[in-house]
Amino acid sequence: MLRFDILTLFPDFFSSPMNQGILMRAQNSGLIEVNVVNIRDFAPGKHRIVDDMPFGGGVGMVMKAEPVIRAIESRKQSGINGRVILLTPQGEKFQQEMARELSGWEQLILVCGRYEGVDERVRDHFVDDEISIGDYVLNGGEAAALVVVEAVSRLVPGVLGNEESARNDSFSQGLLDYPQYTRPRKLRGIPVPEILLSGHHQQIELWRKTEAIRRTWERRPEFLKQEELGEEERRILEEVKRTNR
Ligand code: 6GU
Repeated sequence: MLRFDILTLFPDFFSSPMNQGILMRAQNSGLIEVNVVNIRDFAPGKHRIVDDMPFGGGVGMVMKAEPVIRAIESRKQSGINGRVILLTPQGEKFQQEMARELSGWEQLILVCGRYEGVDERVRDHFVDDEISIGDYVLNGGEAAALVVVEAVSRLVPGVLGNEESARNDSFSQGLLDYPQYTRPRKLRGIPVPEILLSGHHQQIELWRKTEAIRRTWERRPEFLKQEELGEEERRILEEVKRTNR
């Protein structure tokens, strides 16, 4: 069981996504648990203020430390192996390998940053890791937290069926997917590659491997490290390069 605690100023952001498809099924099966916590509930006073002006001046507001710290502390439990993760553009870039590592913990407390940032003392003393999901600007960490929950949950044993997890392996092997087709055989005059209709399973497998390598070479050549390719894959890659359109 992997438990996620999402700390946010916008708890409603998560209600629909957490109740669809594989994420909903994983929760209903008790394989993961997702709690959404409103940081504002931990802010004092009638006005429950969660932001303030930056010391030193400048534009924008900063998330106050105390409500975030109290929210974190309210979710920590002794004897549970967990991480506190801040979602921020300054974090380490989230990739499949990090998803795999995170899937091994018992609890992930995901803190969604907003405004111009969170008081640095939170990061320095109450956060274990900082994650960014890529080089673009979001309004806050919420969409990023969703990405992390989805990518990590898929790797919790039992969350995917056998068929789904076998397919998942193909990206983990470092290649892009081969092209897929379904009925009709002819769509507005556009045919399906003949080989896929032939019933020659060995040739189909070779075609798929070739197309996966072709796409990877065309779109993400940095994935094709010589030393990580098998003998057959190297041979196919040379053929793909040679017959380069
Ligand atoms: Cl985690 N937060 C924000 N605000 N923007 C981002 C991000 C996170 N990751 C990529 N862009």
